[in-house]
Amino acid sequence: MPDTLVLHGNKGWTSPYVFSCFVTLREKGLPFEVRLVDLGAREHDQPGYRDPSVTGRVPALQHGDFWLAESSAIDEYLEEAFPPPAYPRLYPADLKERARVRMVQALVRSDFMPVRAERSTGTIFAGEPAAPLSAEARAAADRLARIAGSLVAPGRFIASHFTPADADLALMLMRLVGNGDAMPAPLAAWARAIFARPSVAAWLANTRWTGAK
Ligand SMILES: N[C@@H](CCC(=O)N[C@@H](CS)C(=O)NCC(=O)O)C(=O)O
Repeated sequence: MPDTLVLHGNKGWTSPYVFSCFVTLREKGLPFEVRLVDLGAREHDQPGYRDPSVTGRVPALQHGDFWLAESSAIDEYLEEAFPPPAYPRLYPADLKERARVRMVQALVRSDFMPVRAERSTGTIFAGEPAAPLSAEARAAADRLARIAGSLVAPGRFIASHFTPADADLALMLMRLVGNGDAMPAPLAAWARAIFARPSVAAWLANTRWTGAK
């Protein structure tokens, strides 16, 4: 009996970090169960979740009796625990391509704070309202567009095949595209194409996503 995989996510299906791991699990073709933690009720502070999950945040992955937190660490663990060729390759074999994938994953987790603050994932996944962007957030969005435009184009991924960084970058762009904020047309089209992947569509089906505006 193989060890089962459980992804602990948040009840509202809004976490960009849980999103990344969910898409990775789907792209790998792995059977897994999602268990929802009610962050509003602070279920993640209960010792039964907080202690084994290490960080007390979502996502956490449970693989048999092994627990792991931090979304990009989970993505990489899944790649190594379920490696190609038996499973689809999600991290490039090439050292430099792989490094750039990790670069983008680190970037979207640590940068573009004004975009993240004014365009929370709740605005695209949970029907939360979005006020017009401040000048600071517009500048961050323009910087995001410049960087993303140097990394991707319609029909192309960050690396030579789909990776978790594509899902992460598409979600960052969709915070804007999904709210009708200005974004260069090729980037909007690229993000829409990533969101049309079955792995992402399976996530969206759990949310109040109504499509990019
Ligand atoms: N660096 C972490 C971030 C995880 C994170 O911040 N999760 C949020 C949900 S989006 C959370 O659990 N928040 C509850 C809290 O911190 O109380 C990752 O990449 O997994």
